[in-house]
Amino acid sequence: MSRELSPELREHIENTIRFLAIDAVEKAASGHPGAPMGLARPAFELWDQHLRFDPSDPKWPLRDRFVLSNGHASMLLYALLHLFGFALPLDEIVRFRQLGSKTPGHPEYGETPGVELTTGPLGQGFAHGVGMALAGRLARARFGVGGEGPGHHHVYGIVSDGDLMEGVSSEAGSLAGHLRLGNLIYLWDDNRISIDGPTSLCFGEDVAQRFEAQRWHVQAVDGEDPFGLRRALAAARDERDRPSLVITRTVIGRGSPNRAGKSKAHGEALGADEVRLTKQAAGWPLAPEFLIPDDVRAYLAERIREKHAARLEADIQLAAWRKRNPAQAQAWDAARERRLPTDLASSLCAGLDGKSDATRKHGAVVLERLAAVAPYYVGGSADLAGSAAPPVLKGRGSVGPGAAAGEDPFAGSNLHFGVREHAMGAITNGIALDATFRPYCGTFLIFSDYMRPSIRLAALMRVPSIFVFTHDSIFLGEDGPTHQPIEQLDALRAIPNLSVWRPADGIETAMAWAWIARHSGGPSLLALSRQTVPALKREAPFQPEDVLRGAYCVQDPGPTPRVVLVATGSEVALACDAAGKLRAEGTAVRVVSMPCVSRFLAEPVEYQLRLIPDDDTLIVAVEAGRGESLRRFVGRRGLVCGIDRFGASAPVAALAEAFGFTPDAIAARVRQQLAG
Ligand SMILES: Cc1ncc(C[n+]2csc(CCOP(=O)(O)OP(=O)(O)O)c2C)c(N)n1
Repeated sequence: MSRELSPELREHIENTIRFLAIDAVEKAASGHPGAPMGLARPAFELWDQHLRFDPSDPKWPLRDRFVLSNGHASMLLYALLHLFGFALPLDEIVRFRQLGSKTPGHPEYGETPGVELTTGPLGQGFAHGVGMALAGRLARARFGVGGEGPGHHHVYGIVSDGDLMEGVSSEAGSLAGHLRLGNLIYLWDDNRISIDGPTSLCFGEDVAQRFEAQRWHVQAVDGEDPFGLRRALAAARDERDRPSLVITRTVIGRGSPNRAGKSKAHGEALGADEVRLTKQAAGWPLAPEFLIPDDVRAYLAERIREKHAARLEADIQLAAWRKRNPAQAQAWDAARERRLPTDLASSLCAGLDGKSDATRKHGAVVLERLAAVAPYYVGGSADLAGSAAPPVLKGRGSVGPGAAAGEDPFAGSNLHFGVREHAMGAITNGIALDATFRPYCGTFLIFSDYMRPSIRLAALMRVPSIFVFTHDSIFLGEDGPTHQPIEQLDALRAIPNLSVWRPADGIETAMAWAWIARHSGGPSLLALSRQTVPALKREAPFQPEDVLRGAYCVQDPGPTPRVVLVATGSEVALACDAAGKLRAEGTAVRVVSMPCVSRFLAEPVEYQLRLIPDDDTLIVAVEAGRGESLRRFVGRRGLVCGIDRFGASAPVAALAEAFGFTPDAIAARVRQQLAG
């Protein structure tokens, strides 16, 4: 550890952080100076003395993670990243919040070296960090047994009042305490101010008692007391079986004569006069802006060297671990490289051709097979494993108190999220961000609404979370309109970077999983049926690989059909039956199955037009949902057979009749359109 800082140098460094934030917000005329000013001392203490990282390699797998859940305080993070030598030049700080800069308004994963996850929607950083900590414990149980190897890092975070007000932090906090994630340490920025004024307006709970009740280890410190904070963080690390909350009392806008402690400090530039007064009060030069004094640079240069040296030391230990534990090291590498057998697709498809079943049940079979060859798959459901949404993997233990007696509670692969969809999505993303495991999670498709913020963040970050949703249409039946998705498929398909798969039978389900297993450029989603669907009878020259193109011909009368029926999921078999009726009357009908709209749209336009011509062929889309995302294919004269109202509680056959999803009803609508 480096020499002890003099109080003067410490203050100098903290003021550098404060004035970098102040100057950047002032120049951009946009941003949040208050939290960086109040947090400069605790954040610097954390980064300087506690956080393990190597600025020359922000992805070093053994690093501690740092989550700034109150992402609006992004200038705090950017200042720290710059000062600690990450590849974030001062120019980028000067260009804070400008188009194309590495310092966007809120921390964005993949845009800025050292930013561990995208934060901004309050509460999400808190919940994602729980996933990162869980991934760390899962890694330790598999690879880091005996105190060496991977999985021994900590996940640190700063969370704000807003984070703790958001419900997702309660869900995630509950699970973190229940799972005993002792590797998770959050500082709560207890500044008692939010945008509309003092938090006493709306936030009166006893936060310490809340977290104690959730089985956290809770301490309180004065944010201006670095040694108190140092002791608290050391005690938090010593606490192995409980996550830690360090209640850190701070003053928003600290150092500003007229803004400190006021909500005005939260999200407005201080203004030229107040910047001058603040600099004068701190004895800081008025010019130049974005000043980093020499003594600050010198101290940090030494710390950067020390942190890099500590990393090299850790690498030596890791190499020794590799030698001593070749099988574990090999499994760790296989997981991180997401190794898969070359015959994955055919092994996932085996025996499913010609087999009629619900696609959720096909999905369960396929996931078992996938996890058998790729043991780094971990996941679970929000209390719906019994509905295969997704299932509990056989022969793999449960994570947490459900683990078998004598087993490490993190050795299993089955996660039990409880009825906590919001946190489930975020925790799944956190596991994906850790980059050791490939996580999946699921529930009924309707409850994707509860997970939309996390799904959107996964898409924004392009992390490979897998969302498995079942009961994907009104054909779940008697549970009725509260459980029947209508607009969800369209809404999910509208999220950029998210691949939404709605397979029609066992082969499509297996091929969708095969594609997802090899896709690391963003999240994937499966929408699976509750009800049994018939195995499709596909015409030659069909190959299972055709499914990977997002759409393909199931039945084709030749190059010039009169009608093309485009259907997804459980409606493909229905379209085939309707086509049979029309063909019997002499109408040439092609049936196209479209399990993944975005995949199909990524195909060359020639392929798209070969399936769905852009001439006077009648195109009819069939989907037991709103169906708006298929309208682009049908043109002005085409037809979407979808649903434009909420569902109803009834047996499946009665719903099909009432909502027009019978072969006769579809054929009749096609006839009418042709006549029309
Ligand atoms: C989910 C969500 N809702 C609302 C906002 C807008 N917002 C940004 S900061 C904030 C509250 C600020 O209070 P606090 O968390 O205490 O931050 P501080 O004032 O300490 O900077 C709000 C409502 C947001 N970022 N995310």
